[in-house]
Amino acid sequence: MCPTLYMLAASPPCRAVLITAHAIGLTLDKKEVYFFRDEHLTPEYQKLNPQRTIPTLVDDDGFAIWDSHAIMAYLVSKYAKDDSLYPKDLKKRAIINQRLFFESSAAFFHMN
Ligand SMILES: N[C@@H](CCC(=O)N[C@@H](CS)C(=O)NCC(=O)O)C(=O)O
Repeated sequence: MCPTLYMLAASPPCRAVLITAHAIGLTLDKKEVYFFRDEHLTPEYQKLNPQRTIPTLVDDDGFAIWDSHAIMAYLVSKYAKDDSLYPKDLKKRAIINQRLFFESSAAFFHMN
């Protein structure tokens, strides 16, 4: 059984997870959640992800995790054939995390 991704193809964070899965050759069972129809506000979805965002990943053992950055790090750590996309080396990994967190920050204002 492969992990299930609750997602919508038009959503940028969902696309980041899809690209990551593709890069490591992992098949995902994709379930579309039309958040503009409030499908993410159901009690069932809230049980998986109390923050009620997409994407949410449910692994084959029932483990549920949300936030695209956390999902990508998890998938690569668990399913990639090597650690080249998310190195175990502390400093290399710190740089990857910096890039992942960059888009969550307001630093654009100071970049030019
Ligand atoms: N930091 C989150 C952002 C997720 C997010 O904001 N997803 C949007 C869709 S692109 C969403 O779920 N919106 C529903 C809502 O805000 O009610 C991630 O990277 O997964």
